[in-house]
Formats: sequence, C-alpha cells, structure tokens
Amino acid sequence: MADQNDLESQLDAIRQEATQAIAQSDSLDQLEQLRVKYMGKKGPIPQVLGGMGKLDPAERPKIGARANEVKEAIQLELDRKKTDLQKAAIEAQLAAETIDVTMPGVGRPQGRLHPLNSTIDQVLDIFVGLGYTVAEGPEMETDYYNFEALNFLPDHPARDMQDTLYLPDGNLLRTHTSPVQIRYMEANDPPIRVAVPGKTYRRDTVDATHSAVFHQIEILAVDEGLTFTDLKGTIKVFLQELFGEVEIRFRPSFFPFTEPSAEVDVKWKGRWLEILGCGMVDPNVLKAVGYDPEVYTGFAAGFGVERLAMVLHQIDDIRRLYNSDLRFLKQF
Ligand code: 2U9
Repeated sequence: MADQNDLESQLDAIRQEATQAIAQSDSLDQLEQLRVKYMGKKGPIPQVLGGMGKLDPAERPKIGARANEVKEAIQLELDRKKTDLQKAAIEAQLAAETIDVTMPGVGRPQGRLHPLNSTIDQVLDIFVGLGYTVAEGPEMETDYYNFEALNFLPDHPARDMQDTLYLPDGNLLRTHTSPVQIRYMEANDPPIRVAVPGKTYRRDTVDATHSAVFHQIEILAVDEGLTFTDLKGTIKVFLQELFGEVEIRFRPSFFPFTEPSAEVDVKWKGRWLEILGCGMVDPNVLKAVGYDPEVYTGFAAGFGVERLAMVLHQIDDIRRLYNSDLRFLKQF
C-alpha cells in the first residue's frame, strides 16, 4: 500500500519547486516552458496521481483534491508571473520608445545652387527684367547654324579641326550659343529680345582658365532703329545690376557676326577685367535669316559664365567649378 502522506509530500514538493522556478523565471518564453513542464499531461502531478491506484480507495479523493489544489496554486503563480512579465515588457518598451523632445533633431543638410547655376540665374533675371525672353537649343549643330549663318568665312580658323569638336557624321558640338539665336530668328519675326544660356564646346586643353566644355550666355535684340547707343545702355545697366556701381570701358574688337564689335572691361577690385564681347549684328547675319537689314538693325553680346562666376566669387581655377568638391561648393 502506498502511503498517503508520501504522495501528499510529493505534491507539496512539486508545488514548492514550481513556485520557486516560476519566481525565478525572467521571460515569457521561460514561463511557457514551466507551464508545459508542471501543468502538462506528462508533468509530475499526473505521475503522482498514477500512484493513487495503490492507495486505500477511501483516501484517493483526498489526494485528488490535494492535487487539484496544487495545480490551482501553480496556475495562480503562472498567471501572476505572466502579468508581471507582460507589465515589465510594456514598461521597458515605453522607456525605450520615449521621445525626448529636448534632444537636438537629425539635421538635414541644406542643398544649394552650384555657383554656375546661380550666376546664370542672376544674369537671366536681369535680362528678363529688361523684357528679354529666355531660349535654348541643341548642343549638336550643323556647320550652317554654328558658322555659315553667322558670317564665318569658309576658311575661318574657328572652323579648323584644331578648334572645333566635329562628330563622325559631319555635325559638330556648338562652339557658342549663337546658333540658337539663328534658329530663334528663323522662327520669329522682329522685334526680338532673347537671352540664351547653354553649354558650349571647344577643342581646348584644360588648364586653370580653360575648359573644353563651358557655359555661355548671349543676348540678341533686333528691331527697327536700334543703334550702338542702345547696346551701350543695355550693357551698362546689365553690368551695374550685376556688379553694383562700377566703371566700365568699351574697346574695339572683331567678331565675324558683329560689325562694329567691342569688348567690355569692368574695373573690379582695382583692376580692369575683360567681361564680355558685343556689337551690332552684321547685316549678313540678318540676311541669312531673311530679315531685311535695310529695315532692321540688331545688337548682341556674349560672355562666358565660368569667367563671370570666377570674377564675382574670386575663384582662382576654373576646374574647381567641375570637380564637385563639397568643401568648395559649400562656400556658396
Ligand atoms: C547672333 C548674332 C550675334 C554674340 C556675341 C560675343 C560678341 C562675344 C564671346 C565672349 C567670350 C564668347 O564666352 S566667349 O568665348 N562672345 O564676345 N558674342 S557678340 O553675337 C551674336 C550672336 C548671335 C545671331
């Protein structure tokens, strides 16, 4: 005969062991393992109850009742511990997710315009203010639009392979933005006021002041009765808007597409700096687009954006404008 006290003390030992293990568990996973271990069908309690067969039948209900008590007690401990662990998990999560609104935010670096683009914007703003329209055109051009329509003679040195980038198909990369004005005049009747920004290409060796690809802005005005005085006034207003009150001077020059032609210098930080070229549009150019040079006259001007940006921002080497060094670009 099994001893009733023996079974009871086994049940008490199970209860004690389970209670201790539950108290020591520190995760929900671990707690679930303990539940399976102590409350499962293969757990220690059913095993003890298996020994009841050897008991005096009168004592069996007592052991059964005691086993239920132990089970209920263990279940109660499991539930309590589960609630505690869940609460602790939520508190830990809340603590981890707490936002300290006094912490500095994540800085987003502010983008800015490249000095070439801001120079182009500045110049175009001035001409738009004077009533000019902005126009653009193709970077690949034909000999006709880049040279012939602009009054370059067939043997002009600019047409040389040494100076111009020719493409295998006989086209070329425009050496100035002037072909855009030819196309604009072909498509529009006078009066015309147009400002043309864009990339241009020369077969040049790159150094501190030369780049094979550079940017130009050219302006063109065609109307009845325009004179060199209108050109001078326009250039003066433009340079004063850009540089502030500065001395300027006109020097005679030559371009195939203007006659007469001039170069303009600005007195900047105590030195005369060459800033742009200009002139009255050659009658041959007006004829090429079908305008009557007896009725219309025009003036034009052109300059390199890189050179202008270098003067305005005291940049010593043109290559700085192209190598994307943020330490340089962040200064603008
Ligand atoms: C048409 C008629 C006339 C545009 C002009 C210049 C003078 C000039 C150079 C300065 C330095 C270009 O960047 S640079 O190499 N340009 O000096 N450009 S007049 O004259 C035109 C343009 C188009 C139809």
